Amino acid sequence: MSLFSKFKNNLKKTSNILSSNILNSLKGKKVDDKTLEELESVLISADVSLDVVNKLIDSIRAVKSTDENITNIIMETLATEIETILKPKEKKLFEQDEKENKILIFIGVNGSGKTTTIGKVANKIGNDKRILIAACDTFRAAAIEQLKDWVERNKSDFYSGNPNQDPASVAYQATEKFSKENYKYLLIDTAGRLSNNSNLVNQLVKIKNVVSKIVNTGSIKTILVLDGTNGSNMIKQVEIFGKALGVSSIIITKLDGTAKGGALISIANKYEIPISYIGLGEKPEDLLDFSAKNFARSILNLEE
Ligand SMILES: Nc1nc2c(ncn2[C@@H]2O[C@H](COP(=O)(O)OP(=O)(O)OP(=O)(O)O)[C@@H](O)[C@H]2O)c(=O)[nH]1
Ligand SMILES: [Mg+2]
Repeated sequence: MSLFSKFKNNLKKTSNILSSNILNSLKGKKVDDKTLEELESVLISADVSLDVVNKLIDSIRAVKSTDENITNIIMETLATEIETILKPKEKKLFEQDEKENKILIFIGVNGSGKTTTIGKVANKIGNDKRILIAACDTFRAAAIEQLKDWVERNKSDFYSGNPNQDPASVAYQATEKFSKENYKYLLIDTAGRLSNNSNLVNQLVKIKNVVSKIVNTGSIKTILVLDGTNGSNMIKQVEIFGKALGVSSIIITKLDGTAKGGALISIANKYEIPISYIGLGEKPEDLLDFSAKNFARSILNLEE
């Protein structure tokens, strides 16, 4: 299956509501204020934020055609406009031939897909590179086991502390091992929820701080994993994690399971943070390099 088909097939929940409703609102009509209003509400229903909706509607308003092909022209205009918003944020997490060793700290609210995504990212890097995966979600034994399953599947190396050990101290030890044994990548899994009253964000800051004591900050990346089914609620998470830790790259998961995929456009429009991957399923190969063009054309159900 081509990369584009994979985008298209797995973004059907969003494209079903977007494209069919857009086509319906255009059907046999002129593009007048009423049609534009209908289009507005279709875009909002896919969790596209108002500022982006206004941009998109303005681009359609500018289409001055009485052509029979007006529907196509409008769909293409929308696709181009969406791609223009997304394109500057399309940025890989790393290049395959990268020289520098890297530490990636995966953060995000509980259930957003951090552990699964680490497994998928390690799978992408490939087991010809030396990867160390650290289990810093120490509050739940199940979290460590889940990560270990991925490690075994990918043949990466694994570092876990003792149950209930302070996550930052596990991160510290894992970083020492990474440094001493000259691993190429260290992927750090963190908790999304804590069982006591301590503050999640504070704990993540602590993890980042101890890691920075061992390696230079330029080699540390903080990866925010967002659950795509949260739609526009993702924005609040970008806000909170961004302010406390700085976010180097965003990964949006579970876009296969939601009609709220339009929220990705809102995030790209609002923040200067790159989007590296999107998750379109639970299997190792279901993590795809984010592509502005593939995403824009898929959610409108257009051809490549
Ligand atoms: N359909 C679909 N499911 C996904 C995707 N990514 C993750 N999941 C599922 O989402 C669920 C939660 O994923 P986890 O990786 O455990 O999430 P987490 O962020 O580590 O969760 P906590 O450790 O509890 O904070 C699992 O059942 C995953 O299989 C995706 O892209 N698509
Ligand atoms: Mg987890």
